[in-house]
Amino acid sequence: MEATTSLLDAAAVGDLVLLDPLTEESLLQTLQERFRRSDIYTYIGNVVISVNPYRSLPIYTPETVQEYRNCNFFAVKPHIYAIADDAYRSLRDRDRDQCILITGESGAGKTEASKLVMSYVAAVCSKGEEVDKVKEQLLQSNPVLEAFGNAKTIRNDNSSRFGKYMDVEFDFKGEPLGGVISNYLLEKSRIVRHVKGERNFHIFYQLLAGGSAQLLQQLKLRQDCRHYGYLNRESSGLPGMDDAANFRAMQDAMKVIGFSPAEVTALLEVTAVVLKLGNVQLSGSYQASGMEASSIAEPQELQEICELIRLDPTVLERALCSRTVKARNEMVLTTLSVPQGYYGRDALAKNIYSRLFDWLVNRINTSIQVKPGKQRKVMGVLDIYGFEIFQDNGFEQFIINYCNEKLQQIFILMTLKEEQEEYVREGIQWTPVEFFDNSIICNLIENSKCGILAMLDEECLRPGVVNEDTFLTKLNQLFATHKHYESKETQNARRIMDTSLPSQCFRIHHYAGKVTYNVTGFIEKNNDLLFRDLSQAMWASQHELLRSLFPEGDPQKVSLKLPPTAGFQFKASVATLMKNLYSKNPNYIRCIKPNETKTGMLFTPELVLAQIRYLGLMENVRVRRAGYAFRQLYDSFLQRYKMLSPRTWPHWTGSHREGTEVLLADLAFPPEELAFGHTKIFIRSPRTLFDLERRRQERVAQLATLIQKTAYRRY
Ligand code: AOV
Ligand code: MG
Repeated sequence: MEATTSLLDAAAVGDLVLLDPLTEESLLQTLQERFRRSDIYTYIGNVVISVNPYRSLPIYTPETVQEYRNCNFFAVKPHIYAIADDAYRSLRDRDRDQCILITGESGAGKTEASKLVMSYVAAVCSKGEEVDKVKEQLLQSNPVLEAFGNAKTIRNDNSSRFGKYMDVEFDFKGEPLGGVISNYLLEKSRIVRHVKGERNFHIFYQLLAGGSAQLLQQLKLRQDCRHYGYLNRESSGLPGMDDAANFRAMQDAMKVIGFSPAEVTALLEVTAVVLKLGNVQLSGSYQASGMEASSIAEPQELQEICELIRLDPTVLERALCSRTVKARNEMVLTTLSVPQGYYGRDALAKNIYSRLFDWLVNRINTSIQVKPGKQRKVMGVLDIYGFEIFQDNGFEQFIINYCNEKLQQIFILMTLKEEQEEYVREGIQWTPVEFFDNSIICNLIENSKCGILAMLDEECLRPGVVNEDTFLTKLNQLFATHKHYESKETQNARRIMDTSLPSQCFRIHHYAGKVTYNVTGFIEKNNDLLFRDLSQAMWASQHELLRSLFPEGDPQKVSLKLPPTAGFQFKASVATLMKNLYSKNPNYIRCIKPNETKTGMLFTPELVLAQIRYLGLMENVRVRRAGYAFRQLYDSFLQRYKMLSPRTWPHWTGSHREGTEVLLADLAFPPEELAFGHTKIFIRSPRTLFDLERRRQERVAQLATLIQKTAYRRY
């Protein structure tokens, strides 16, 4: 009974650092009990854990915003607004660039969390016509990017299918100036295929459901989703999602951002073309030479596409059904078989869409970018696709999970390792805490000489017929004894009986669980090649936007060099991102998914426990506890609290460290609460800090009254 009471008390505290006793079970029960009370946020020091309620809670009102505005982090209930406020104030008052890192598996609440952070910051920074315009533009980028970059998956009805990092830039007063969005590899395979029960990107359904009859006619579209091959002819609606209303919201958002009506039309025309390409049917026949040749089965759709993009239909038809190849220094036109034709058609649709998405991000950036030369402070918000394990996992899941592995690495490096290293640097006694370092997995994937991505690139560059078998064989040889790699072959060698691992797969033991990847399609997706005839056809179109997406289609610019592979590009952009994040002060939001069924307020303990384990929350608490909850450079600490002792107020002439010692001696805190490092003061528990803040506020009020009285007397 006693244990339960203390647990309930712990539930009321809200910072797991104060949990006693600290066990996996007590941690889980605390989260569960807090969740039951609708307290979905809990701290570990300054890390926020957020458990997805799958229900709208009345905790994001303007009143709540006011409550958290300039709050003392430790004095109010845990909330995502508190971390947003802390980060914003650090940026404004202490001049430190911030980043907000939001992690968690698919459906855990990352995107919602990123929007809450953005809207909080927008609400608390100052108002004014110019500032309001910037804020609105930044916020309205969301509905546009979500329409084109999110889709329903089995795990999440509004799943981000691209990674997004947004730098919001402020001036020295903390007013927003604008921002820059970077996007990471869109899951473009979804354009042509999706699993049953999932959907293509939201925009298609939005456009068909919300576009006026006139617009649809202009785009030569039919309203019925079932007409379109790429939409899998399924019934399209989603409970709780109003596609038509979202389409209107998206159109309004584009207006706010500054898209001209002509740009919107061009964007929707290209979107319609992608959808219609999926309905272009091919049929085959045999030529006199015995070669199979494909032709357009029914010209209507092709005709309409070409009207939309102002292109001669014979040009597109030729590009879809044949291909120019170099034979003995001569360019010859060869026919394509029907499967080759469909392959080219789908590659074209995927390429148009993903390039259109890049264009969209760039276009938004043009509106929100800050003029060069202005001094600025930056807050970066990272919202990527979460860790995914499906029945069938391909190249996309491999890339997504690699990205999550890197984020876990940065979390380990920045919170656990850095924390420990700081104690060593500052000369403070403490016992190191063991934690799992996932560098070994990151290395397995990204090592530039022999990582999986490097091996894949090598395979893609090999002349002749390439297939995934040789790729897999190579991996099996290289990683025969690697602790985090498994395949049928390595299992056989180790005499492991496992029927769950098919022969064309390899399995990686990720920090967040084991994932089996099917290598089929890895080479094609990594190569991401588009027949040159198709890019040349696109470039020949008189549709300005579409044409601009295919600069390599310009016959003057034919290059024999292969473009960098998808994996190579992704690895490079992740490396840039990591460097950027390392340069900023990190703030963490770790999202937890409480159940598999998207059910409101349902908490499945086993599922949460697995996340507690792989997120490393226990180690996180242990490090925090072994250490000190708060630390600050002596000079800023003294500056803030010196009014609390007559010996340091109003002026202290000695060193900052001595001043801090004198000040804290006068306040008589227990000695075990404090540690004096070489450059910083460390305070063990949040309570002590809270006490300090409270005393400071009282003193400030006292001083203010005093000043007022003096002024009055003078008057
Ligand atoms: P994700 O971003 O982490 O998944 P989302 O942020 O899209 O997950 O959240 C999934 C769904 O959970 C949302 O559509 C909401 O219905 C619900 N939800 C999340 N956070 C809250 C909250 N604070 N309050 C109420 N409902 C919430 V993925 O993008 O799939 O990795 O790629
Ligand atoms: Mg998301």
